[in-house]
Amino acid sequence: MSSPKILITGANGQIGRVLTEELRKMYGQNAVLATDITKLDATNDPFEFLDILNKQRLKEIVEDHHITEIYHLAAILSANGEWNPAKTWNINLNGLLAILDLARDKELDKVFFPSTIAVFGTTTPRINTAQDVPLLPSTVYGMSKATGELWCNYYFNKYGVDVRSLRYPGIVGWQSLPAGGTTDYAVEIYHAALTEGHYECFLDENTRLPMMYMSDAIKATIDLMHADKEKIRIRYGYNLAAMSFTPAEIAAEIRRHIAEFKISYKPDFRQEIAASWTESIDDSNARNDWGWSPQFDLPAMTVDMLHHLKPMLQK
Ligand code: AKB
Repeated sequence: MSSPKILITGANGQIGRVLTEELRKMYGQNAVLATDITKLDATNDPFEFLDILNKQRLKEIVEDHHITEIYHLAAILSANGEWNPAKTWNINLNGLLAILDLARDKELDKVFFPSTIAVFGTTTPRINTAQDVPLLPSTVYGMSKATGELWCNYYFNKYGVDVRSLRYPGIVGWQSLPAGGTTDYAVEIYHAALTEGHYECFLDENTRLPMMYMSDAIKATIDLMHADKEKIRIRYGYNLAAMSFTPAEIAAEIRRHIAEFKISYKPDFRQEIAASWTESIDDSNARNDWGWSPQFDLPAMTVDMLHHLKPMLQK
């Protein structure tokens, strides 16, 4: 099979930046086209400006660059989404439909759609949450992702689009900053520990959420996209897990390296969002179907985060 020509939407986002770099390492710089609504810098080349709602431009880019696979990461996250529900629905859902239509019409080889633990809601069992559970999401972001999962399943069954999807937990990494999510605190806390020695957390100290280190999230994404088609039994978002922790637990782990680090708590509207999600995830389908297994737990992640961030933040 010839090498893929990949398009990434939302390439400047928290996951997009790291995934673009990893895929370029695998396939070569020019095999991966980064797209977003703003440009980072020249290191992001090849790059095209793309508003995901501009279907004509999307089609031109796919044709001009002979794209064979799309990683569709462009989206508005859970916290920011609540400030503008209509815009969030439009970008998250109509953006996905534009990608799925194009994948069908141009017979693209594969599409990746990131789903999320935000598809779960207060009626979902909270501990070791199984794959097929009641979904009654509380945010417009969660609604758009839960509906997006159904569209992915539909396009696979109806048109044979090879769409693959993961329900990402909160992602923690040193390479990029998240924007507008509810799990963002778990990245901010490391930056604050190294620069301020103190972090004011917008979630309550005992709010336990599923989380994952960036390198595991990238590995899961690439492993899923590389898995044999017959192994992918679930087309609407595989449950995916690595670790679960509370703000108090991550703070205690950081304190093992920075003894004077202090945390205080001032929960805001994001607390209600976090409380509507589940605490831990049963990802046995991903493990059994395509061999998923995470490498980082909270202690290992903390060592690696501090190792990378320290020289970046304490110059
Ligand atoms: C968010 O907090 O909105 C995201 C997510 C869990 O999908 N990180």
